[in-house]
Amino acid sequence: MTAQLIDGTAIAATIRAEIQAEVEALREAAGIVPGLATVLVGQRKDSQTYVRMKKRACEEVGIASFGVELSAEISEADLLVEIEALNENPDVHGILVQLPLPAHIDEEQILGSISVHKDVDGFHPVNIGRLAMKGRAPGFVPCTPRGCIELLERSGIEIAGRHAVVLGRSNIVGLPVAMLLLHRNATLTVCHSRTADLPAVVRSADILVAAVGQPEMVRGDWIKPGAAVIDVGINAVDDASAERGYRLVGDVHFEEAQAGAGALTPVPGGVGPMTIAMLLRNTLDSARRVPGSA
Ligand code: NAP
Ligand code: LUD
Repeated sequence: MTAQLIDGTAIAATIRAEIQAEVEALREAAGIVPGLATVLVGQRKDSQTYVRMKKRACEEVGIASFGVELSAEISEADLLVEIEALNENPDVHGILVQLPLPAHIDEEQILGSISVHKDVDGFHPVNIGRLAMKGRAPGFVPCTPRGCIELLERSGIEIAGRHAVVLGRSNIVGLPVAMLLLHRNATLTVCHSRTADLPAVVRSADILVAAVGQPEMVRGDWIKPGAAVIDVGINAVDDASAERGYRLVGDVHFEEAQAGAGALTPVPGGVGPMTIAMLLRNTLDSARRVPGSA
């Protein structure tokens, strides 16, 4: 059996087209143009790439983007001033501070300073708190976790009643994706670096979400035949034959997993494009909440 390929690039393109039509309708009905502010601190190449992709995706669907680029040496106090200005700016409906931040800046302080009404990454402690609780809808659901769920749902994969195993418990992926699966009535196991006999736990998964940041760690014989596998990992490995000198691989050994899994996301072209599509969705949702827009 060869796994069904879950094509994140294609699903994200469909979602972006849906968003584009909705952005146009909002502009015509209420004269509101959704706006996203991206805040990039420092010169990390990967962060620059992701922010550039996010700004371009905004342009394509008619969302205005406001790029704020700051020195890696900026003080925490000055960064807070920049965020406060964006909180006050009525043209900005979403604020994204690209992570990671330089080590001298307290990430928790910064994420907590973003208006909960503009927290399109869903990382504000109030939004994470609501996400964790039954029956409390968060203002925004974090983009990568939301993208994982969309991939499952749009591929017709049943979540309720099935055993979901999440590898990783980070604030930005593992923990929120676990909460989303639980809300959708999966029976949940969350694994981490102290989990004993990881392969055996993974083998019991009907749905596996891998977000550990370890290249190709999940081998083919860890996967239950027919399982749905969502590979969040994005790892650069040296490859002299590649143009850039490296290639991207996931946390799952793709070729091995393909032989036994029921459905599988590739890297690249899986969860990555969905992260960006969900950011656009959250920004549009925020703009729609402006009084008088509905
Ligand atoms: P992270 O903050 O480094 O967290 C990694 C998690 O994996 C931790 O919970 C850690 O356990 C666990 N872990 C690490 N090594 C392990 C091992 N050998 N066995 C079992 N568990 C292990 O990473 P992250 O930010 O969640 O990102 C994870 C991956 O997803 C990275 O490759 C990242 O690039 C990628 N990512 C992709 C997207 C996207 O849009 N596609 C978005 C975000 C991240 P402990 O808690 O015990 O330390
Ligand atoms: N910080 C994110 N830091 C890193 N890959 C992303 C990401 C697109 N505040 C905040 O955007 O949501 C965030 N909010 N993150 N990430 C990772 C994480 C953040 C990662 C990959 C991609 C966003 C993506 O589109 C492409 C793919 O997987 O197909 C490959 C792109 C390439 O480099 O070729």
